[in-house]
Amino acid sequence: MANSSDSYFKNREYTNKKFPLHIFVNQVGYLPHSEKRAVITLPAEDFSVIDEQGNICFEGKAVHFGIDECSGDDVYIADFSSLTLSGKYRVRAAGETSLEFCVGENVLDRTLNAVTKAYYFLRCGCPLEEKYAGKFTHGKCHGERAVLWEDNSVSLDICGGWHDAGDYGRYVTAAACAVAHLLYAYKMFPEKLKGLSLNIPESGALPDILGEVKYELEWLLKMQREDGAVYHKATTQHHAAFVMPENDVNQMYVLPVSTMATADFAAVCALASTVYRDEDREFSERLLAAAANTCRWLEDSPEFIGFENPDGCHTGTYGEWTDKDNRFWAWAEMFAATGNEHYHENMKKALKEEFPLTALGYGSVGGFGALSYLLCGRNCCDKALTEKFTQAFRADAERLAHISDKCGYGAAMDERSYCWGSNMNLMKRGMVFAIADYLAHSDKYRTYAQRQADYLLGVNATGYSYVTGIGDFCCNYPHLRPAYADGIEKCIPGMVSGGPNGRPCDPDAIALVPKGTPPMKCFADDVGCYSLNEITIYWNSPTVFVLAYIS
Ligand code: 9MR
Ligand code: ZN
Repeated sequence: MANSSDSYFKNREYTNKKFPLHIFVNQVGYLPHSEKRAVITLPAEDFSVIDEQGNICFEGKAVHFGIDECSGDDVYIADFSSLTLSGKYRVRAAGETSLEFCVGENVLDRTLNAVTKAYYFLRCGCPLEEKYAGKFTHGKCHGERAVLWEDNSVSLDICGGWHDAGDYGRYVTAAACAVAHLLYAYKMFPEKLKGLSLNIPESGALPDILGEVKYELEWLLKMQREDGAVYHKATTQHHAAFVMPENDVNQMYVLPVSTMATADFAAVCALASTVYRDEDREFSERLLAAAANTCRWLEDSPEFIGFENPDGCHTGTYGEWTDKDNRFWAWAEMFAATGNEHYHENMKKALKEEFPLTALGYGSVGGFGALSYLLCGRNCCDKALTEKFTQAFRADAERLAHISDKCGYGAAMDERSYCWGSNMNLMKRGMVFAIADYLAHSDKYRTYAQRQADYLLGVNATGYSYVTGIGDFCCNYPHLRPAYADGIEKCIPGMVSGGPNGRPCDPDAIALVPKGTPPMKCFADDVGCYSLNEITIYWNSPTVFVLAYIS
């Protein structure tokens, strides 16, 4: 089908492919002792699992689940969890043979590595060199000084950081959220993440993942105004054309301060100061000093300063209606980092307001504050508060487990969860399962966390692995400027697609997804479809967290 005339990309054929099979597996694979399920959408009774030579290694009966609401599919589930021997396999049922997958101890390592390395490919302000980037090189981009939107006579060096997404903007609240996911993953699952070998310029001095995150933190530090307030974003006036980043040479602007960006900045710098303390003392101290400076500004500025695009600016907004949760997060992290009672008191005062205590997204950050309190291990923590936060994660995990049980594909997603960037909801829910288990020292929700990863990697109604370069039937045409402009057929690997969106709202998605399509199927692997198939730094980051947990 040729594309819609309103699209960014005129006169081309759409690239979206339809999954040809009716058996859905995690295309990467399963750990030996974890649950292993395939979903079948043809009437199936007996099924078998065969190895590379075609030998039957497992035989079982599929269980009829019935109609799955979010996809409309009549689902049969083939459980072969007791197959624990490492190897390469396929599922055979209803006259079809599935894609190949592995069983083994380290099956997820390559995927975890790729979704973490993805940040290197999103770096701004430096060239991507062949020895680190392979064929995905590009020149130094966005290196010129930016000017303040409100006063073009003031110029700033804000070079660095990661491009946010398919666009070349850099946004503070989005960055803080992605960094928080990555740093909490590192704090909670250090064995796994310390061992990642990313092949980046900093490799050697710090664990690679901390080297990569430092690249973003150095940029965040540049977004702080001298008085401690923090600018909301740095972008050009419009999103760039679909060109390589070094060819986007329009004037870069720094947009006004918001209290969300300011509080998130303080929070994430305080958090980072605790993570880098042993590894990079000087950097840790710089981060904490910056956070403290910003906190003084926050105390003097109790009024909410939101963000809307000023006239003439058309890039992402990341607006929010309140900064109460952001401030709570800042005080919680400052208390965790310093043990200072003053911050503890501020944190408790912030809790007088109502906001979700398990939210882990860029628009709602209360869960990060709760998590910092629970992990800080300080004796002066309030027992009742600790209990309240723990209970909040437990209750949320329980609620989400019920939702997962109702889904034929095991996703902890109801109809409304399939919005723009639904895979972030999916992975954030995986995080809640992981956190609930971590706090209780239990394995109660491990299977649920894993099912979210299974969905991401192929056990879903479109059959796609939503990670570029991972799995035999994976996304390859995300809405990501360099991936399109580089002219290389195979996409940069490790990019997590936003995933199905029940309310597709870009011209190509509207053309490609027929009205009435069930939400889990509202997807197309096409570069035009930004409301379905963009990538962002904060869709990769909860994926890093979940994969680190389950592996
Ligand atoms: O994820 C955001 C979505 O919920 C909004 O409807 C959309 C339009 O404002 O913006 C999305 O966020 C984008 C951001 O504004 C700019 N960088 C890419 C983000 C993901 O598409
Ligand atoms: Zn750039």
